[in-house]
Amino acid sequence: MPAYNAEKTLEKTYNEIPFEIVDDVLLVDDASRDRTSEIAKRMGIHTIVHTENMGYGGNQKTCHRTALGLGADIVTMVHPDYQYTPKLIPAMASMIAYGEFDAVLGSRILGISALQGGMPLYKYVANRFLTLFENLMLGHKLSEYHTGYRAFSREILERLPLESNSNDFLFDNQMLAQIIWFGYRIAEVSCPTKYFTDASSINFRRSVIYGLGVLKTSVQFRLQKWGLCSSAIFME
Ligand SMILES: Nc1nc2c(ncn2[C@@H]2O[C@H](COP(=O)(O)OP(=O)(O)OP(=O)(O)O)[C@@H](O)[C@H]2O)c(=O)[nH]1
Ligand SMILES: [Mg+2]
Repeated sequence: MPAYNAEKTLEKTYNEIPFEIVDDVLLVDDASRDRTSEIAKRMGIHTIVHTENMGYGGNQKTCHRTALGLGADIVTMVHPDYQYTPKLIPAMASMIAYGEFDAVLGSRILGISALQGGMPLYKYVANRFLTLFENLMLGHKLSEYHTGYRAFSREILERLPLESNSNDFLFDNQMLAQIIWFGYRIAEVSCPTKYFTDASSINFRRSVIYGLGVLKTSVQFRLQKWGLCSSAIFME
């Protein structure tokens, strides 16, 4: 769990983790200004605290590095703001465990309506547009590239040059592009959408920066495919 100011929702999220399949829970606290790390430690979660805020991508770099160090075979990222229910972890992890897929996304676009779940209209429209553009540029077919609910095989985390990625929200999008670039198989499962008062949400300005980054990543991928550009994020 990459966490930042998640004190109000951490416990609710943690309580839905299916421990019959989850061996270890790791939380990286990105220098929160609230009691996130205190609560996490009290609940017995393996907690790492950044001394300064590194951003969402910087946080995930620590998450994945540490999870590998702990010997994880499958890593599921769940946001601690309770927007994605951990109850889907068995479904997602088993698709990797049985060897059919290397990464699994919890998609808010497949199935139940994201708008009904409270996704702001502008985010929905942007999600659909950016997804269409990225599918065309990457020559792939996903229902969305913007969910924060993802499971990965150990091999993916070992192989991708994640340290070259952004320390901001764009990290997520670059990572999906890398997974496709390196030829790994991605599956999707339907995941309910939940937007509510205490959930953390990226604001309009940061969303625009993220959206522009998605366009850039998609174009970088296409140019690299054509041999016209060489980006560090797609290097071995
Ligand atoms: N904003 C922010 N979130 C962080 C950071 N580090 C970790 N996080 C966590 O990352 C998660 C995702 O951030 P959100 O602001 O909810 O963004 P999002 O889920 O991509 O966007 P929404 O769909 O609008 O909720 C949250 O659960 C935060 O606790 C950070 O430096 N900044
Ligand atoms: Mg959120």
